[in-house]
Amino acid sequence: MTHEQAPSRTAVVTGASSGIGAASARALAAQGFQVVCAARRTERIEELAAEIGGTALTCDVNDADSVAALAAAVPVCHVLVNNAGGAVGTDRVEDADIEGWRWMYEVNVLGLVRVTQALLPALRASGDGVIVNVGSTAGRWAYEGGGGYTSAKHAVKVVSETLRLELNGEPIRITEVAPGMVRTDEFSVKRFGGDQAKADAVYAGVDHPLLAEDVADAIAWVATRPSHVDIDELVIKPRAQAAAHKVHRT
Ligand code: 8X3
Repeated sequence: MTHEQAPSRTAVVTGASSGIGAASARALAAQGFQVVCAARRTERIEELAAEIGGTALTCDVNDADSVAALAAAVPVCHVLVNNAGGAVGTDRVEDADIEGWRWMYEVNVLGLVRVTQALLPALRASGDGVIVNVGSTAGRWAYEGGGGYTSAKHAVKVVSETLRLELNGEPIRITEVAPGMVRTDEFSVKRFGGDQAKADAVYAGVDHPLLAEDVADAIAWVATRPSHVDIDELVIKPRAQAAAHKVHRT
């Protein structure tokens, strides 16, 4: 008796060069997806693609031509993980560095919208598309010095809700996965302008911050539910974190 091979399904992950993006690419490949690893740093995604049997596609989510090239390379897309994003600075609103805020809005929100627009035809063509937007608990609560990032991540939540309303009746599901404290190599270091000591202090004494793999596991779970099951949002935090200001430290 021969077994028919299930046709391979395609997943696109933005920001796949590190952290949650790279871990999600690995987790989706482990679930049998053909993964397109998209990010600006070509060398990193080429290495990752080789490791997981996927494809590397250099892409800057803030560059229209670059995103158009991504869409052209992926005519059918079953899963889109809008993961590219990040935080810079911890300035108060009063002293807000407008350029830093602009960067955060562009990468976390406008980049996500640009990629989504470009890949919607491919998601429709799949007949069963899933968009996973990587939001944050910063899209649920405010904290001092976080205004630029929390505003952008609140926007990710609302864009996700809006898309779900607008695409109702189409075979496309939208999930916002919103992690709390995740220890990755780059997130906090970038936020603090390369200051490793300040970045380390964020996680000091916290028993097991989440790892990128924990969030990737949730993303792969979302992406593999049966077609009729829509997971609207999934907030995921380490046990030690109850709220922005309520983090158990030893
Ligand atoms: C990161 C979570 O707490 O640094 O998305 O805003 S936090």
